[in-house]
Amino acid sequence: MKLRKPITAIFCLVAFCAISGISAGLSQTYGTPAPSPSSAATTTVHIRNSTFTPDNLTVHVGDTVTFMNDDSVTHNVTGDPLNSGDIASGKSWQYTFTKAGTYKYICTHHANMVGSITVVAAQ
Ligand SMILES: [Cu+2]
Repeated sequence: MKLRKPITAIFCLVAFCAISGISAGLSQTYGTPAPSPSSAATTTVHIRNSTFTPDNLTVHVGDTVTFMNDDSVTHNVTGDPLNSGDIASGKSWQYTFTKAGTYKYICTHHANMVGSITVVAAQ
C-alpha cells in the first residue's frame, strides 16, 4: 500500500497543526489581561460607644456596607429599606445598595444613634 504513508503523514500534519493551533489559542487567551471588572466595594460602619462610626458615609451603587457591632450591648440598623433586626455584641449585618439615594437610619434601642449613607451612581 503506497498511499498509506502519505495519508498518515498528512493526518499527522493536520493533527499537529490543530494541537499547536489550540495551544497557541490558549496561550493567547491566558496571555491577554482580563478587563478590570467594575469594582464593588465593601465598607464597614462600626458601632462603638452607641455611635455609628462613621455616621455619614458615601458609597456607590453595588457597594456593600457591613455594620459591625463592637459594643457590648445589642444595637440595630433601622430605616427604610434598612432593617437589620437586632445585632448582638460582636455580630455584624450587611446591606448591598442597589439604588442611588440618601439612606437615613437609627438604632431603635438608642434614640441618639443616627446615621446616614449617601449612595451615588457606580463609577
Ligand atoms: Cu443601639
